[in-house]
Amino acid sequence: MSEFLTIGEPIALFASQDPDMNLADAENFHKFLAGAEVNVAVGVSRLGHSTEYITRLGEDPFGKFISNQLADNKIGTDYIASTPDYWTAFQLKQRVTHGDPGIFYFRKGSAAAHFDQNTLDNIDFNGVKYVHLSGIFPAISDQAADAFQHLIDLIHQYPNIRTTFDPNLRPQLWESEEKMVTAINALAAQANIILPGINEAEILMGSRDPEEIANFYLKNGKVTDTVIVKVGEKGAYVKTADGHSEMVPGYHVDKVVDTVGAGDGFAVGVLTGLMEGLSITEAAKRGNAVGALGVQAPGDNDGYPTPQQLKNFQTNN
Ligand code: KDG
Repeated sequence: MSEFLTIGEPIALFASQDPDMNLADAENFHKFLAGAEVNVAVGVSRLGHSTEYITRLGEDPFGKFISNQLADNKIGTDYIASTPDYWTAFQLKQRVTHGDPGIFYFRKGSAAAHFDQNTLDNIDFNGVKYVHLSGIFPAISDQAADAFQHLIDLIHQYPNIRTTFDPNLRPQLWESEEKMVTAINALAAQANIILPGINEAEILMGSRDPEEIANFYLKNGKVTDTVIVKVGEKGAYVKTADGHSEMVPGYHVDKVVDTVGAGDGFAVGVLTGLMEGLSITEAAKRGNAVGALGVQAPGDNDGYPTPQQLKNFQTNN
């Protein structure tokens, strides 16, 4: 039994150490654990909440590396199956001095893409408060998409479990932009809290106005009662179905090392804040704080804080 669950594809990440060099020429790489949903699991667990991560790993060195990382981060592995038949995914990431780094995936046909949805029927949902869902897992294969919908249907049998959904658009994983937009908006409608980034919202519903974005998802949603639009360093715009809306300012970061994982860090802050009974405003503020800490480290999730580090950051900023 655990408070928090998520499902995703974990990835062994090789982050280049050679600034502004293209991936073909880069020679020095450091290995990290990555994958949007596992990033969230790491952050939630680091802030002291019991966490289970659902996936399928290959029986290979990357699968072993990921298992070890999950154990180091005290993440439950009860719902992780392994297979000798398919590889665990990996990716290369550029080191850039400005902007977002280039990324190259080696993930097609991975073990997670062959996720066996029977795994989901063994889940103990008792005591689960939040499940975090993201648009990446349903994009990796039809099999994963079916399992993802099955998980949502299972969750909906438990009215006390709340869900967050991060669209996490990855156009390279979809057949066409049209299919991606339709599928992601249909999935978003089934979540309680939707966490779109402003750039992805523009692709998904055609506006960069946070209020219009929030209104669209509140209207579209079957169970949606809260939308939080991530507006980068400016912070996050929160709107709830009962009419509350506000801009929650972000934190200024002097030295950004790597932007990847900021959105997952934001989800960590929101989720843990809400699990600890904070207001939506305070939870969004914490989301901004975890995101700001995350971008100051080279891996996706290595900058996420412990409770003491979070407290220090929020007290001093
Ligand atoms: O959000 C971070 C992710 O983008 C990264 O860890 C890799 O899961 C990943 C993906 O599919 O992009």
